[in-house]
Amino acid sequence: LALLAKHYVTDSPKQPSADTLFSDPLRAPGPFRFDSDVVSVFPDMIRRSVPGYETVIAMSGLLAGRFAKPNSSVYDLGCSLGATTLSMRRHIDVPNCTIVGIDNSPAMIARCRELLALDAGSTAVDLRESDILESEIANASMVVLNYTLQFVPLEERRELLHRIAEALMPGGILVLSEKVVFPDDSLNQLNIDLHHDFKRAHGYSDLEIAGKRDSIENVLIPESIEQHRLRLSEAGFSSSDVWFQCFNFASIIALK
Ligand code: GEK
Repeated sequence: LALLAKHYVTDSPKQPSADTLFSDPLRAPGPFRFDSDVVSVFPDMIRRSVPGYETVIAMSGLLAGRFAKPNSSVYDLGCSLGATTLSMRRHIDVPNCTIVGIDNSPAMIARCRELLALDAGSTAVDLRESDILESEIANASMVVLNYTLQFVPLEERRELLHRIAEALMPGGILVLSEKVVFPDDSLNQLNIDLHHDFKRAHGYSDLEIAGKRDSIENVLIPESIEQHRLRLSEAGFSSSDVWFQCFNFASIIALK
């Protein structure tokens, strides 16, 4: 499984570039943006920054193998470089199923297209450079939001989840993976500290950790697992629960 996961997150066939975006003490970090600088280090950045990322990507593939239905679409919202799309493509084995990958970063979509061209999978992939808040979502057997909802403005999240629930066929599934906060202050601080330990263990310096934290503040807005589950229920999902968690990163599945 580790080898399989590595395959999805490595910017093959070139060596992935190491993320040193926040290593310069003289460069004040601006607000985080998914631009070409981020794209060039993205596989390395996300693997070293998001505990459990490889597992969530690999398991999204297994879930797609089970939930993707013939004559339907499977959505990867905020697809970045297509790690989830490729993982799902490897496992989907039904006729006339299309994976729709959507991202509003032109640099991400351009690189994603190049990486997809290297993949020999037979399931159709439709890549769209578009805002997920303005994209049509329809006839879906599965929708994945792997670490994307956290970047959507708080006031837009309810409507988006409502549209996703509407677009899913009965028995369809949403995978929602997010950075989360905890209602209990001590546990919240412990999980933040453990996340920083994780990043340190992956070679980030205290300067880099602080720089990324400042840059991403007000761009990535985490909520609690309770807030997510309540909103999913209000949006029309009949059941939801956490299937994976590592420190302050959790993944929820919700069934229509
Ligand atoms: C992965 N799922 O590798 N519309 C479209 N795309 C958006 C929007 C929006 N409104 N907001 C943010 N994005 C991927 C990882 S990364 C997570 C997802 C991270 C896109 C944004 O451009 C970026 O590519 C992605 O969501 C978030 O499994 O970097 O922590």
